Amino acid sequence: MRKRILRKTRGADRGEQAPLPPGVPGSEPASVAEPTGPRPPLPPKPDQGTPEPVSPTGQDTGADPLRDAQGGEHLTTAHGARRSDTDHSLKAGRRGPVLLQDHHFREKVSHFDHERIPERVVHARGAGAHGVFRGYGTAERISAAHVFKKDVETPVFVRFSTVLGSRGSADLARDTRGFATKFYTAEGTWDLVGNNIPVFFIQDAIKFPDVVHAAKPHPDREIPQAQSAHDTFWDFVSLHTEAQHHTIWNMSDRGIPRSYRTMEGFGVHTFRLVDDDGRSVLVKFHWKPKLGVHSVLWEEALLANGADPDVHRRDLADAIEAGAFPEWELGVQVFEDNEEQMFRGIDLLDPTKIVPEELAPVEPIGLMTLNRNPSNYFAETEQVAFNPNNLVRGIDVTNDPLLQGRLFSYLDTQLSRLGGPNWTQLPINRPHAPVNDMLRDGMHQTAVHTGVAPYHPNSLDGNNPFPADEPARPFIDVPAPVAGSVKERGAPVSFEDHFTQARLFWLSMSDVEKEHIARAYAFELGKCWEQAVKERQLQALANIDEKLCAAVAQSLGLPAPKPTVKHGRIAPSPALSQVGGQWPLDGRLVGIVVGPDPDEKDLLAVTGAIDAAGMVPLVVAPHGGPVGRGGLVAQRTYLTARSVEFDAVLVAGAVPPASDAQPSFDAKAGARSGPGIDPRVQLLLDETFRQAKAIGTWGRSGALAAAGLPEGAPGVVAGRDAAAVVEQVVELMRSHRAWERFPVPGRL
Ligand code: HDE
Repeated sequence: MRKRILRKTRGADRGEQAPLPPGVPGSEPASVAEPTGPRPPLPPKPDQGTPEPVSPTGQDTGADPLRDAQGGEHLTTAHGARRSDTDHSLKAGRRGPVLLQDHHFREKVSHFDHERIPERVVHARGAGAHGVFRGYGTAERISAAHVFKKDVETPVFVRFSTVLGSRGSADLARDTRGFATKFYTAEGTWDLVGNNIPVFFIQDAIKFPDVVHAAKPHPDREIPQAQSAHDTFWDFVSLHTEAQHHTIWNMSDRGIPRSYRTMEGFGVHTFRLVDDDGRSVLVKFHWKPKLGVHSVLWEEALLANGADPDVHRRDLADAIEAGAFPEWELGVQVFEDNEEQMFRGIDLLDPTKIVPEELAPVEPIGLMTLNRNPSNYFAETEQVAFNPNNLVRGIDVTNDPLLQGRLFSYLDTQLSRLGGPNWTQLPINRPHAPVNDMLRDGMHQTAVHTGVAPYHPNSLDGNNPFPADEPARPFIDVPAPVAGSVKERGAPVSFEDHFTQARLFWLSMSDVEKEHIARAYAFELGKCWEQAVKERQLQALANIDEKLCAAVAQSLGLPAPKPTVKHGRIAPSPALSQVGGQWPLDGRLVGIVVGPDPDEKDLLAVTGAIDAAGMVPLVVAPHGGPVGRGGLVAQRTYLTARSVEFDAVLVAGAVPPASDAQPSFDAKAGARSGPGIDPRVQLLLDETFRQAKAIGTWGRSGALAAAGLPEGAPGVVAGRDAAAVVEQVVELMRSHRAWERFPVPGRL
């Protein structure tokens, strides 16, 4: 078939008239015989099939050009010439100057000089993982998408991210988290580019540069890094009150997640699902983590950013490596696709609004399991390029003005970030469905396209590629009527309420969560310099809740203003609170503090029990190396361990007053001096206690008394029998934290 086309092409080059294929305007009727008769589609072009480990010269290179960057045993140049020395440059004499002709030196250094690409303008820091999505079939009644069909398994790649910080910033910044999923479906790639917060700061994409300029570091000194605790951020959100709803989520525990594995994800905008008959519904997407939604305390975030700034990256990679594959259920809230696009007074096109789950339940439609770590950060996590335009049959967009703007921005940003228009050819971005486009050439073109007619209609390539007819399941453009015919810059009246849902969020929080929110505002505004900014934000807080405003105002030493908006009765949404419930513990970390000579039988039983509960035991010993005489090895020492790493801490038997191994000045700094316990263990226990995490001790440890911690406090277990103590600690951990350890006065 291909040969015939090439012959015909050459004929056409000579000026012979090639007849148009049937179906093309001006073509002969279909009954005309070859070479003008209908042709089946061309076989996949070489760049569209699975690449073969064969070079263009026909020689087997042993390497898959897409997956294996390296082949053969020996060091070579980029051109495959073997090199015997990569440690010395070519010089005129051993003490002489380096020669320009040293290609190996120039190639090595020059390539290195160009190793970095621009970081993402937002969401620069992230972590990725591969996995699979399995449809439950429950969405088949509302969507034609193949990915939702029952038991269809679709490979996915997910990238989690912080928004504000640079690539090298710390993971536990108070920030929104990106939750972007690429589904490599059999009918094309679908990107669900969401966040862990269901609303956004702005209602119109034209404001995106404004909010990002305000939130990023100040342009004069480029500080502060990865933080919203500064004047320009609060200046913007206090002036631009539609941001207040998103901001209260950031100030809540949602802004400092325990792990990427314990975050919800949201599509934020309202999308459209459409079935094979063209009937459509409106939906909001939710990712629900099987492990529950959990956060850390602000103190832990601060400590972790110094002690382990990669805490979230590490947690995700370690959990997957350990086989504790994180899972999320994808669910949808479903609404009628009518002209108003409103639900109980909530404008579904307003991305600063949620629809409480109590009013529209989230219906599960599939399960995602992340089960493989990337093998190369740059090639996969850095080069992955998401794009909300990547839609497939059965999934479409709405007129949400924020979403509409994103449809431009993501494609555009990849041009500078990935250096040209061919980023879809990068292995991580390549669709798993066959590609037959008419896009050609451009920077970094790696495909070798064949044929001569990348245009439509054509007669020279047999009219390939053929537009798909209905049996071939093309994308369905929903013929949605366009509302209004007046060209104008403006927003609907329904976008004007900026405080009702911020108050709804506040009213839905438990007492402890309210305390955290009030403290977060007090901290962030306390870091601002401009009085006017603080006063304006206090006004916004008064419009959310007077008690919240009063608490923050008191901390700032400013008067609390009176509200300027009036609220009617607002029913709280219990689904918004993270507190309560019992959760699986997969991949949680338990520190086990031991002395120089622990009871090994006990210790082995305890590590075994923690392991059996799906968690990771980490033995913390006075020094590295073997623990006692047995088979266990210290994973942490008193010096390297810090509370923020552990979800619970156990003390196995007696701990020495001061370890002979590391009696350092550092170790004593900041620790309360307890009678007879190593100051580093004292610090570890103090922090763990303050962070409301479970603590357990057994044997003749006396560790709690020695550390001055109250035995019998909620979440603290002491006993003779290690197994019984561990069992109780595991049970306590299921509720994430012993919040009742510090009853809050309920003043908010
Ligand atoms: Fe993004 N956003 N965004 N965003 N966004 C980017 O695209 C943009 C918005 C989100 O892991 C950029 O490839 C505009 C909402 C995630 O690679 C850029 C607007 C939501 C990621 C961009 C928004 C998101 C990005 C930067 C306002 C949640 C990281 C690099 C209309 C629903 C994806 C890139 C990854 C990244 C533009 C608002 C989520 C510049 C103009 C709302 C998770 O194109």
